[in-house]
Amino acid sequence: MLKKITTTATALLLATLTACGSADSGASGGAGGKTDKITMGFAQVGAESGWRTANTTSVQRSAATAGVELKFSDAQQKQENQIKAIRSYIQQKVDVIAFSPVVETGWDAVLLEAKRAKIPVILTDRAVDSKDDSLYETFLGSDFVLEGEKAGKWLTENSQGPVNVVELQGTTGAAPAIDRKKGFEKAVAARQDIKIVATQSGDFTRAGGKQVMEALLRSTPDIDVVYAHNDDMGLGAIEAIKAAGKTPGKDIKIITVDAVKAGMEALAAGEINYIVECNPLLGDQLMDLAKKVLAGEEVPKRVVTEETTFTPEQAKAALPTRQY
Ligand code: GYE
Repeated sequence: MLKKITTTATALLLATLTACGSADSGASGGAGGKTDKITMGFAQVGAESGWRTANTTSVQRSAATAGVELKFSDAQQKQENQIKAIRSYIQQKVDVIAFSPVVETGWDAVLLEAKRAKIPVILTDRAVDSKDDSLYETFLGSDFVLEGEKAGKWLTENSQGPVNVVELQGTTGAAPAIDRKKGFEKAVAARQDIKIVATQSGDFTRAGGKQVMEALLRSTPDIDVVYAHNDDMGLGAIEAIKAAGKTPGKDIKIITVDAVKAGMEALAAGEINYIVECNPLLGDQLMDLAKKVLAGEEVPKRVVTEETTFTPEQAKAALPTRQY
């Protein structure tokens, strides 16, 4: 009796293995459909900030996990380089193009070329300003206006007038620079005693933030608050403020956006006062959207990332498990 059961079990196991084997060879033999092996051309903005580095790592890791072949290019914050990269992806006949537009305008021509070549485009992180939304499938990224509003709201709740603010803007013409400015201005509009006394681009880099802040410290008296569109520029401003003999976080309060590790450490140390989070870990969602688009599934035209804000205490609590 026992022997009989064992024999039956062995037979069943064999049958299962054989079935698996044939299923496997069927898949690897491949019908050659687009979802078998996806090739994605990804035109990244550059490597200007901690956020960007984390974003690049996320996209590369998620592509590997999802079995997507990634062709990656770094445009060094230049639109012409991104356009070239997109054109080369079209020539290489990739299955899907994803990119984070360095600035909002000037994309229609190249996106039309992709459309004519029937290569779907996914916008990630930053938006384009175009009347024709058939030029891309979906846009995955943060609500930058909301981020600016959160920064401004904190200031209205944590200051007494008069308050002189200097704004370190991101890259001129970039969606996060335009929208973070807009959101902040909206949030502080009701407070007549909060004034943006100077606003200048530091190009989202630490060196840019430092340089702009050095000049502003010389030209602009009585700066109470720095609102920097990202952590890196805020960190550059900290260096300039210290060099001018002032204490960042006390003599001059600092609000930034992103919440990358270096920013969170400065926040925990009291040199930054408040950070609005912007999540760079978009890789998994991007691969998921690409697979759906190529499988002919409906995807939402806009996918917004969930984000939070951090005070120094919250930064201390979050830092030990912060991934980037
Ligand atoms: O905040 C900044 C980066 O587009 C959201 O670009 C991104 C921004 C991010 O350089 O650090």
